[in-house]
Amino acid sequence: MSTTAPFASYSAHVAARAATTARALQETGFDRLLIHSGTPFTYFADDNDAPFHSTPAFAHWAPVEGPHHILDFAPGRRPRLVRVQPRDFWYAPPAPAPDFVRAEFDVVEVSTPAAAWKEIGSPGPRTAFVGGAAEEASENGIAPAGLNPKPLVARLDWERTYKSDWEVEALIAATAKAAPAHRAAEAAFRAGDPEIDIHHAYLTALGDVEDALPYTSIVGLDHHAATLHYHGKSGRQTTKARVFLIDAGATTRGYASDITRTYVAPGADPVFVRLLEGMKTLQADLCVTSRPGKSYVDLHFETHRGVAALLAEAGILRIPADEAFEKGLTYPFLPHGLGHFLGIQVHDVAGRQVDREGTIAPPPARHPALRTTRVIEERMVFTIEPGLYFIPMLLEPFRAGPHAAAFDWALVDRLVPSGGIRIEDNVFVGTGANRNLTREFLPD
Ligand SMILES: [Mn+2]
Repeated sequence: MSTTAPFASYSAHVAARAATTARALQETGFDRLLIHSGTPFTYFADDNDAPFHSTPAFAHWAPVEGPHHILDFAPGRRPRLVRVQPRDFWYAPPAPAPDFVRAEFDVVEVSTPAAAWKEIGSPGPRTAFVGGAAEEASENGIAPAGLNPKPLVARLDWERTYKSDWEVEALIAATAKAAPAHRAAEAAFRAGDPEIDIHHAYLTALGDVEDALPYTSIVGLDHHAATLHYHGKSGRQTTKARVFLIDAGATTRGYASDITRTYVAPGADPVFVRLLEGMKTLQADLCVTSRPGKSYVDLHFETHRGVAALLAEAGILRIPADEAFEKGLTYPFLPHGLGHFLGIQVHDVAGRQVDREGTIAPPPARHPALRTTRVIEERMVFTIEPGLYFIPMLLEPFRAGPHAAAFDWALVDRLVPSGGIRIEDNVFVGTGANRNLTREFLPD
């Protein structure tokens, strides 16, 4: 059995989970934790299941595929993993637990969820359960106060903010995997392919099925780039597109990459091309300056100041950048947040949680979409993804508003068919400097 290479850091990761979980249990009055890997979601009045995603708290301990498993932890003893391996000829069973997981857990294999609970035995009064199958847990003896207890879940979420070496390696691998797929997508755009073909070029280069993506890819040509989560993949592109925005990632050992690029083809509007160049510089600066001690909210405001400067420079706004920022004239051009934590979940937990007890810091009133309100610390991984869009629905109120004269509306209208810009990298806050994981594999 291979216990070290290639995942030497996994052992340290599990030891860290044991230590932080023991502390969390002790602080919240529990002495044992069961984490359920999840139950398949079946569509109403149907016999089809949605693609299965493991409970994130479970995935944090072990990259073990499939539903119904129960991870059993108590301080001071080796963790157990009760794994459900159904005898099934309709569906291929999930892959067995890898050797590096078996090296850290006592793995018990059973064939039904009921047998898994039998293997767990009678939970004591101070056993906590984390997972979606709360009813099942209740039927198997977990006390109501032990079902997803908020103070405990807050602490488990909090610890996920600080990525172990094992997690950073997985995030790097997820980036390395996505990079050639991004290049294939760019080549398909340059060749004049419609969105659906670009999407397939991405998947082919990735070598994964669509269900294995960490999120639905955004593949938008021209004005489609202005829909923040555009999920259509049109096959009917008749004229050659000038602008291409792709927001797509990959998953490795349960961890996600989340990467966005915007490309222009010959014939793109020269003002839009200048905006894109300016945005690249702004984004690169933010990836470097997002260092410990800095508030992510302040970075978000700096981004709006940067966008104001780009808009003023391009003549889209006819007043000085500072004044445009103070008046909130950048809001319609950048309606989303600067970024979010990244990990097991693409929008990872605890971005607005400011202490381990679970206190939430809401985003600024006029920036409700900002997912991260924390002060930056070492070992965080987050995205830096400024954007600049021409979204008629958001611009419309400004056309008739008190600051209407500050906009060059003819230029705005000219740029609407170009859609928008977003550039997104994944940043690890290391000691001494940030590590831009994305640029190591996708330099431009
Ligand atoms: Mn993102």
